[in-house]
Amino acid sequence: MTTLIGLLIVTLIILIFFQVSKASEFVGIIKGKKESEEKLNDLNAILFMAFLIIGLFGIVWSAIYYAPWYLKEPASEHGVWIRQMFQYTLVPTGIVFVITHIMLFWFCYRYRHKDDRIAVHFADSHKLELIWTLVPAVVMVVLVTIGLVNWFKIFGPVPDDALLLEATGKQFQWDLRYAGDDNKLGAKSVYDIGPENPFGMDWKDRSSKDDFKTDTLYLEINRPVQVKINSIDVLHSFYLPHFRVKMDAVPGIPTQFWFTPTKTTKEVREEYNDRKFDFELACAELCGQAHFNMRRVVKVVEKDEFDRWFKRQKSLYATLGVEEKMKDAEKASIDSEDNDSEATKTASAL
Ligand SMILES: [Cu+2]
Repeated sequence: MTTLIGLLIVTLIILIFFQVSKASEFVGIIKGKKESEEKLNDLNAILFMAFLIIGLFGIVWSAIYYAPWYLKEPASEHGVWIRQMFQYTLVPTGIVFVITHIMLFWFCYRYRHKDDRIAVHFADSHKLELIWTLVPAVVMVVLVTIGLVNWFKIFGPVPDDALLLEATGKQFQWDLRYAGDDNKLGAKSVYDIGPENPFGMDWKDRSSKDDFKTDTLYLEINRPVQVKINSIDVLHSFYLPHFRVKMDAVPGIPTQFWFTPTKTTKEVREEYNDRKFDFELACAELCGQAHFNMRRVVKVVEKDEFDRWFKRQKSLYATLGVEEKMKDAEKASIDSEDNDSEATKTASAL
């Protein structure tokens, strides 16, 4: 409702300005062309200043108004570096943005056409050219260097003790598979996916046998996590906003991200004074009608709690009853072989 009223007010203001300019045009026609042009120039100049003041006020107001929804302090090691990069970029670009826009609109207002004013002409100024080339160049080099240093740190080699897990995006959920005790993900193929084998696991691969699936993403504080990301249908994006983790899930092109959580869920609940707070895993790529449904809860816990939780998990191999099914299938094939040989014997006896 507030938005609607706001829109109505803006529309009305535009209409008023339009009518005023039209009216002054008609007055001009009656009074003579010269005078009307001057009045229009004045009106346009005032409108430029109004736009500048309302625009700047709007920027400051929206920054303050939306502040409660901003992402809070990062809960991962590299998140702090990313936040710093945002700040380093925002300060110089913000200052330049404000100064150039004030100048842009002020010049339109101050130097509007007047019959008795003659424009000053100068061909060029080497000093000015040097300043506005060198200053942005130096700022850009500094920003790019900071960016590259952080890029190599964030996408550098994964530590050996990293917890390995896999996130598979599909319409509309994240399938989370942990590598189990051996910390190795078993082989799988999208062609083997079926109701009895939701991950398309290759059960002949020994590493598959301890892999397990969870609905909640459990992580251990201060332990690096390596997430292998993929998708089985459309584009998704693995997004952990509080940890500043975001990586696209592309069908047919495996991607990955590793990071280290530095705050437990409990600590952040106390920090925000919000007992119901939970980190979340979202999909940051609009992937279809139930895109919102891809949300998963993320829990970061202390080592002891994580170990206890990890031990409690049942492997997919056990949950899906793969061994029993294999035995049954084997038995069924032996039985059918026996039946076949019985049938052959009976046929040859006849
Ligand atoms: Cu999505």
